[in-house]
Amino acid sequence: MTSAGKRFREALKQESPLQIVGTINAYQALQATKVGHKAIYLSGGGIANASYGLPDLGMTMLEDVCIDIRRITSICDTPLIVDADTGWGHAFNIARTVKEFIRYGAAGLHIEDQVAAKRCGHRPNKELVSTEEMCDRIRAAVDAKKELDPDFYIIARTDAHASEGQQAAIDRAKAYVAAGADAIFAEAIHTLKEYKEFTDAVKIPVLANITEFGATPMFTTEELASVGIDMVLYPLSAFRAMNKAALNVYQELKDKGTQEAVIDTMQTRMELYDMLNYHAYEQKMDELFSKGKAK
Ligand code: PYR
Repeated sequence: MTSAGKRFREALKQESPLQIVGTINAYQALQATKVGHKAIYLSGGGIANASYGLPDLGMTMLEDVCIDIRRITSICDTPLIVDADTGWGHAFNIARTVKEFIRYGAAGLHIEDQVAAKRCGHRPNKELVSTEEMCDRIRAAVDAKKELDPDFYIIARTDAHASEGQQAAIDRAKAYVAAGADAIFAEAIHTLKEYKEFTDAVKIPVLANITEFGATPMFTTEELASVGIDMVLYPLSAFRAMNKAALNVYQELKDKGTQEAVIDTMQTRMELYDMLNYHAYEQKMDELFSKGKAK
């Protein structure tokens, strides 16, 4: 099979802009793939929230992320882009991050220019490292991918728009292109015009993060295409919906002593089994194990 990086680059050619949908766990990766999505995403905020019950404040590390990468890529071939936050350290740590991500089957990552004590991209008071330090991060990542998967896709994220302004963010993006990034992730942008300024300024793909309840309006793929955006990220859309649905079920059980009123909000047993290919596993079990054969 082709490398994950190559599969992601193929997806980029097939769909424009390419939708990259957040899949908080292996099962959601199967669901997104079943619907026909060509690229999936593992959110750093999502790992902190869902796997550890923590806020998105730089408290999870490389191994925490690798656990969730492994779970997804072992069951699903859809190319997976992973949030590497700040890369977790200096150049050699970033090289390890890239190599571990490739070994565990990721197709690419995004690495950002915030300090290690990072904040969610859509919160105030973000602090950034210098352009030079971020360029070192990018160079370390680009160098590290060469041996294992030269197609591994490196997206440089700049959080500068909020703290340094649009022009400084564009200047940073240009420097990140020169350092070897495959694409630019312009975080917390407010208008289509601002996206257009990015796509005019850099001659590599630009990603728009259309996360809900943040600084960026929910622009459609059509609107984003009109300003030259190549990738649209929905990091936590399904996760937010899952959370609300689950909370509703817990509340209903507590209040009413029965789940009857919320049963329509649930996936049925058969739908779950179909998604998991459950019956094929059971058939295999019957073929392989003597107890099954005897029946
Ligand atoms: C996150 O979902 O954590 C991003 O950084 C987009």
